[in-house]
Amino acid sequence: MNISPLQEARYKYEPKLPEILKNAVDAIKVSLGDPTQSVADQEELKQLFPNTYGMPVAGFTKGENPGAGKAINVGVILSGGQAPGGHNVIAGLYDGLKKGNKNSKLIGFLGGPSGLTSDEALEFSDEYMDRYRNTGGFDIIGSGRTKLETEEQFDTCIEVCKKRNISALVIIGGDDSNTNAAVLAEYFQQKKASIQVIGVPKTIDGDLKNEHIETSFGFDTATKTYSELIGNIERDANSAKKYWHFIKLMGRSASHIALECALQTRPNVAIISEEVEEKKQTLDQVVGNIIDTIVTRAEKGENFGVVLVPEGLIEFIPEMKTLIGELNDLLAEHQAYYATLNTFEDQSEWINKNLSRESSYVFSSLPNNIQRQLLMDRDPHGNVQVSRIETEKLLIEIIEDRLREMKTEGRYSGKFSHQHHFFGYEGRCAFPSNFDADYCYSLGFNAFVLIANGLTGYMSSVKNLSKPASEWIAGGIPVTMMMNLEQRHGKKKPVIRKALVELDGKPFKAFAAERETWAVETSFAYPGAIQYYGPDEVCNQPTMTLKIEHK
Ligand code: FBP
Repeated sequence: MNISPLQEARYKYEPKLPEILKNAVDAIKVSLGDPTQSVADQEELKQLFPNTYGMPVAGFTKGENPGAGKAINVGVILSGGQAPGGHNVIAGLYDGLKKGNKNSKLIGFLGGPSGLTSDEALEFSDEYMDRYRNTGGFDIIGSGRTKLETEEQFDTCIEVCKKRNISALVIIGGDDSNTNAAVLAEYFQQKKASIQVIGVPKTIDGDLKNEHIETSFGFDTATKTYSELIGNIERDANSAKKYWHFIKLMGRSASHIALECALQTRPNVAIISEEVEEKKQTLDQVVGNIIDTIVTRAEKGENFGVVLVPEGLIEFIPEMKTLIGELNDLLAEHQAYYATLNTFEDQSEWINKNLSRESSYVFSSLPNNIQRQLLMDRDPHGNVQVSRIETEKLLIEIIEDRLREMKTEGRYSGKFSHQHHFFGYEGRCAFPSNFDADYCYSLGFNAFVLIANGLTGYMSSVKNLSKPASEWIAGGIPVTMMMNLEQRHGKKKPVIRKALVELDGKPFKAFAAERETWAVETSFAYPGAIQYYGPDEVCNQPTMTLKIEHK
């Protein structure tokens, strides 16, 4: 492996832990609170999770826990998209486990949840673990998007765990993977399988959060990486004064990433999908708002600027949402016939015939390349892959047409030259920021302490994150507490409620209070690259979202 000087230096970084987790592991005792309730649909969830519903929130105090010294085997899985810090979750878990008993073993299942059902795994050694400390990526064991959801899969999990003498599984994933972790925990209890399950909140999207999970890991590093790039582009735009830059930002559904990057970089326009949905803005209105800014700035001679576009936007625009829903259903229901249509012309003709009148009109009015992208392969859940739809280009095309019209009518006299960008994969495997390195290591170590205290069906939780790590509060949250019932594939399913941007939340309000100024006055801020060494104010700060939320 070729090792860069930064990687070499990061190997030596010692992640910080919350005070309580610095004790000997057999001197950390669980303290349980009152029984809990799910966020909604309490009665139904109680029926679905008879063994794990209502468990109390877990905290830790100093006290004897001799069980922590027992030699055990623990399995770990990385699930879903990469997020910086995953390697440190595993490092924290490994160190905790070995601190408990050096004969304990950590087994990493390869390539995501499918590695567990196909029993493909490696056993961690000190040497192997050390090669991945404080590095980005999920390449330590790989990840995947297979869902663990059928009884057959659950039974295979039991078999594999029994064969490997595994008494606990740690599932590192987003809302869906943690939902499945809870279902698995319940199933293991029902079958008296003696296998504990602990979840760890991961996703750069930042949408796995609530009162007890202040942020998912990876959000910090990813948004800092994108903000560096956005800041650099802003400075370029302000230097050359000739381009409008349209930057699409990852985040499948929620706009937390776009909002955090806007707070860090103060662009001229940042679209927040949740606001578009709430105000029922049509594509026309979304475009109209951007044009207003372009025209106002052109009147001041400023034919340049930066627009942030959240990846999920397209699904929040009402007419597009309806269209995508109809397309998803059509492609799922008529999969076999659709596969016989070989040309795009045949496909779009068939689609147009089968869509509702309104959706057919919307589909036909879209540029050809966007139509093609909307018809691309679905993800394993039958959904359109929004990261592959070039929404930023769609906006540019429509804006360009409109401005041309406005020019001929004498309503616009500026110059619209544009560039487009998509920042997503660039941020998912960056070296974790100090925040993510510390947070992830703590989450992993904490997962072990939850296991050592005999808990199952819990998510590893580290709170008080806007404060220095020494003041962080470690504990565990019953996953059922975060659940409600939602309609999935025509059926009500128990799921962890996804956290979208709240329009009455403090971060959105902070943005909304300033955006009109940013639209007209060039107010760019340049965060620069993530700093790993140096004064606290440049290398140990959490996201603005966290700071504002917990001020
Ligand atoms: P997770 O929810 O699994 O963490 O993944 C998030 C994400 O990075 C989204 O922001 C993006 O839409 C998607 O993954 C891209 O998926 P893929 O890696 O399969 O292209």
